[in-house]
Amino acid sequence: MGVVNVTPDSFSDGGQWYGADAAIAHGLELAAQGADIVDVGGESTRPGAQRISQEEELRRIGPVVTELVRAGLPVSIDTMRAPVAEFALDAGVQLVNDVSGGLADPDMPRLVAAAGVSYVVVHWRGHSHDMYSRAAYTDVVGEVRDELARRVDAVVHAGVDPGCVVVDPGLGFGKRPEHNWPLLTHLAEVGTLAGGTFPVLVGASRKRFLGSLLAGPDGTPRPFGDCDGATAAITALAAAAGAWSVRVHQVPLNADAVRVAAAWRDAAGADAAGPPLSVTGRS
Ligand code: PMM
Repeated sequence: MGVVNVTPDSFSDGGQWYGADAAIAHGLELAAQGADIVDVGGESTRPGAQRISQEEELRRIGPVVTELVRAGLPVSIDTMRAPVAEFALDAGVQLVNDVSGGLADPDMPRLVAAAGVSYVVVHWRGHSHDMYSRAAYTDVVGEVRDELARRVDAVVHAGVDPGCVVVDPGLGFGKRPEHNWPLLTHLAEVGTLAGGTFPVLVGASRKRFLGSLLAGPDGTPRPFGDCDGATAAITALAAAAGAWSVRVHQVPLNADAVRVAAAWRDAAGADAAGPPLSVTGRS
């Protein structure tokens, strides 16, 4: 899944694809480089971000979603707002990526259910402006699984087909570096909830915990744009562990990493299909 952030302030690529023309060209480029899905978002969720208006979000994503769908790409919409998702669904997107897992807008699950598309339910404890105040866990994997299971139950109760649900541990969303790593090493458990086993999407690309991991000797975090090697390493490990998809800013390195993981799984005789290829089905 290639990321098209149509924002001036996303933490790793804010401003780069802010204009509609640049964003459309970027989406086409990501698909040409091997992205199976292009994820378009208009609202930054970086730590501390304040919300933008719905009108502004629609203004940002509107022409980009419309053009990328018209170009024949599988497009997903990254939004927490049902009216924005509705616009994108009418335009023809195949997946709704809701980082709030349906918590930010109670109309979202019903809307996605009626559209019959895939729904990425992300683990989330609240909006970005104060998300670190909620980053307290005694057993991060257990708590994220329990909270995700409750969200999946809620969206299924609202009519979403369980076969359309994808879960995501929400790396960095109300989580500090020490919370992200155990989630990454327990991806299979994250996807195995009381209500069934679900495909898992991983969004580690260029996140702050990678900059911290790769900090210089004086403790200065590595700049976001120089974390693509670390992102690709996580992609390989996550794909080898059976992740359905990885959401990334830089596609070629990560597409290679997925192919390495597929060969690795084949050689190891893993029974699951491995790399994430289908927009709507489970791998
Ligand atoms: N992270 C961001 C935005 N959308 N969607 C999903 N499903 N999972 C994520 O981890 C995720 C997301 C924030 O990252 P960005 O601002 O660098 O795109």
